[in-house]
Amino acid sequence: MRPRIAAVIVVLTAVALGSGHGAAEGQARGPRLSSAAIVATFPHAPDAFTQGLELHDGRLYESTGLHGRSSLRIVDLATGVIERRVEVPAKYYAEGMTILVGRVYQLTYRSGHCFVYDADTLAPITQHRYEGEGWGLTHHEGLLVMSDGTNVLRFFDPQTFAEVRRVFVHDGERAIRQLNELEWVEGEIFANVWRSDRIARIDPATGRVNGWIDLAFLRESLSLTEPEAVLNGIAWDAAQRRLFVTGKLWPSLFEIRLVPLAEP
Ligand SMILES: [Ca+2]
Repeated sequence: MRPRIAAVIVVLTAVALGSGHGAAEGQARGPRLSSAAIVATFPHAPDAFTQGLELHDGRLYESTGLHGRSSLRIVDLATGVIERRVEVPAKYYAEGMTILVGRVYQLTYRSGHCFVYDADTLAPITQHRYEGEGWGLTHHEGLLVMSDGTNVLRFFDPQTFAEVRRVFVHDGERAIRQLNELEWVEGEIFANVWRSDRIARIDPATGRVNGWIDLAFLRESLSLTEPEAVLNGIAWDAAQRRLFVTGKLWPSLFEIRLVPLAEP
């Protein structure tokens, strides 16, 4: 029953905020505003300051942040047991992560280093450098897609780290900044917005926000006291069309199903 109660709260919140989603946006794909229902709940290491989350070959990969606590993990989804773990040197603050052609790419916050590991063994392979901050990372059609705290998503060649293109993320006239953890989901980029309970569904060609997913009820269900324990972490299982989310220091990881909300 909890999801139903929470969904009502989300509707009321949307009304209170006025949402600003008028008829002019009517051509957007899918609903402008969604909440979610919980399909399943899994354990999540409560020490994990989640900065990257991705499913690969049935296993969950997670990158965690903070200086001295940054790591790369392979996790058993069902049990939350960490099967393999690499500690990142304390001078680095790990951020977004994605897996492409058998390699794990892990960003760092302000040091401009991207670490590359073997996806099976997590043995280090190489490093790349990039300009600006590293926040979230995903990939599509052979390119890395990176957020950096601004409203820009940059597309990189994973071999050379040369920038191929970029989009400016916007909802109507408004630039959407602080895009954090990313996931490519069926033709859209899903992006956590830092310190919010919302995920933006972004058109990768134009940067336009097609819609929003409000997951305040998930965070509220956990009774978290740490202010940095925000929603961050999206993983899409393309084979079984399952969507997973978690947050920094959250004790749970959720499989969710999106529930469209009526426009106010
Ligand atoms: Ca992700």
